[in-house]
Amino acid sequence: MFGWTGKILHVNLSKGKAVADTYEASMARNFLGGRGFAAKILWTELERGIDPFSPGNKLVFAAGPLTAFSLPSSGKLVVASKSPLTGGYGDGNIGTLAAVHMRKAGYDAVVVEGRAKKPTVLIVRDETAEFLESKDLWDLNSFETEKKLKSVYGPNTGILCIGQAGENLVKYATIVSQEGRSGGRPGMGAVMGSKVLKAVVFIGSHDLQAAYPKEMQELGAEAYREVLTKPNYAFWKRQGTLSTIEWSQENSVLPTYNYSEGVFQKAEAIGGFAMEKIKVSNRGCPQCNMTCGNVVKDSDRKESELDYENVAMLGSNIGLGSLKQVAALNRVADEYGLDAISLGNILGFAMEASEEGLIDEKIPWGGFKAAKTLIKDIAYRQEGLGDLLADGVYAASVGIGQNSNQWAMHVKGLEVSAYDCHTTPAMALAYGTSSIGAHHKDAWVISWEVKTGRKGYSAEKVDKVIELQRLRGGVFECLTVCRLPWIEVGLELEWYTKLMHAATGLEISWGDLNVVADRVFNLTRAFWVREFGKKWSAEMDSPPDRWFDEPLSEGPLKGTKLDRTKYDIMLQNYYRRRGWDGRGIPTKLTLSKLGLKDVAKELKGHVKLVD
Ligand code: PTT
Ligand code: SF4
Repeated sequence: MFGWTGKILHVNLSKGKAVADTYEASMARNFLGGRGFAAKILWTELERGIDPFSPGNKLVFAAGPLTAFSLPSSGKLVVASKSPLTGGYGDGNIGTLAAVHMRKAGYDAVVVEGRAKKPTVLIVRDETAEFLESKDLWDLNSFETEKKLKSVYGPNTGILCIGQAGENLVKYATIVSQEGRSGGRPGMGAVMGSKVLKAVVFIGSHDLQAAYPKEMQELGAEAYREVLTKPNYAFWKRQGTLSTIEWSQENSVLPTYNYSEGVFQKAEAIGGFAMEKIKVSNRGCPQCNMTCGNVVKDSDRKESELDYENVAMLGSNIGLGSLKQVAALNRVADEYGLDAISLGNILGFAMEASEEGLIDEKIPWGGFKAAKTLIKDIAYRQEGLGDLLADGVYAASVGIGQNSNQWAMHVKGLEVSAYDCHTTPAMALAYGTSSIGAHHKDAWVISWEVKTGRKGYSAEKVDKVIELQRLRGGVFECLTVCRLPWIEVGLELEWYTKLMHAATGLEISWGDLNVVADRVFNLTRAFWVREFGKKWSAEMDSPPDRWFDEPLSEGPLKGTKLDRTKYDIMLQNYYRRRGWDGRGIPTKLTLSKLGLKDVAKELKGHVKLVD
């Protein structure tokens, strides 16, 4: 095979063993890599009902056929597992040198199972794997851990690690790399912690084999040059994703006070232009000439890398209008290895619970000090509120009761990310039907929806959500490269099929890629349905009640809320277009058309399937 390395490393921490295995070419063609490989491996190798924190759960690091080649933004990998936060399929995408080194060490994926007896670092150096006891690293934060490992293995090695949140099994702990790249929102860091695996170091020295090396080199170089010519490039380098704060404010979708409003009085103070005033440098993922990480000095005088989501969630959503303080909260989230989206969501929930008198603790809106203390309590699972909030917003709302579920902002247990949906039905559908719970990455339809009209619940909207789920959640998550060159500066999609041809030698059209995307999407859905069995229903795909029941009370769209009946009709329409039944379960025919007959056969044992 060209493009793919054709090998997966299987690591068993209980046994201290690692075995490399080849896989069939059909796996590469049918699932491509990244999310596709992860979904296939987790579906095939995990038993239904497995405890996410048990040694039997598997943590997958998976790259794709374009990862690590010299082409725009190809330094990404997917981390995936059964999620401890949601109980369903979970994954995330990290920009990291580990992606490059894992591939250059000869692996498209590494699958980790078991549990080490003592804190361990796994070193994968080309064909060898070592298990090093690392008690000295336990309880260090992610920055300190990476620094120590780099001092031993060199500054250019690929390192994935967890902070204290992962060690303490906080259910939205992430895996961190390169001081501020963090991935695996649904608790992939906690799964790593449950395996007592503090870090993985990748050191690879092999060249990747392309089918047409010269063409690959030329195309990659040309694509890099093309990125530089795009009109939006210069502004992107200045602000990266941060300009979305101003956009969200203008369009009443900026999450504010735990998603009760879509505008924030102090939005300007936390927006892209305010950020430019305190910016000290740009950081980015490997292989990228767009380097969109905005590094600022925070109120603790430490460096913190800001993206839109982090600022909205730790800023407007908790009523905090000082960007330096937002940056300080973001820095500690990175240090502990906590997902900043879920964290901001949960802090907002706690502030509302405090305001309503449902908890004894005083955590005022915008209360920087109280928030910082609470974050530490969460990371260490301090008895009481810290421990309760460490299980996620859904569990916290069950624990607190008293109708707090009305404003627990999640779908399937994953906290909603940074777009308020009182006024945007298509974006609500995107959250409702995403593969991992309420994450925006599968279908960021909101910019299109705001442009084309947000009032309706039309078939066109359903089609747009599906189109984006194929492209973003499907193709980009499988390839595995960053989607931002395409979305943000407009690198044309044709580049990716041309690059795929040069890398793999295969003629793969966008039509073919869309079929892979649908196969992977249906497989992740099958994973959820297998886990939930007869408890599965269309309600699982419903956005939070707040957006239906409490209209916006501020801003130009004051009075707007979602319509539940219309949403449900739109959801049924979505199911029909996906080839799913009224509960949102793929039919036998749909699975069979996608080459997933074996999946249908197994699913039938757990839930009634419609023909
Ligand atoms: C992603 C999610 C996002 S999406 C953001 S900001 W965004 C948050 N970043 C966090 C962070 O930082 N620290 C922290 N402790 N928690 C964080 N949680 C949030 O995680 C990220 C970029 C961004 S910035 C986006 S949109 C794009 N995401 C991509 C994707 O998902 N797939 C893909 N093929 N390309 C992508 N490109 C962009 O990558 P998750 P990163 Mg992150 C400080 O991982 O779990 O997917 O959640 O990956 O390397 O930091 O790059 O406005
Ligand atoms: Fe990473 Fe940003 Fe480059 Fe994407 S555009 S690879 S997120 S630095």
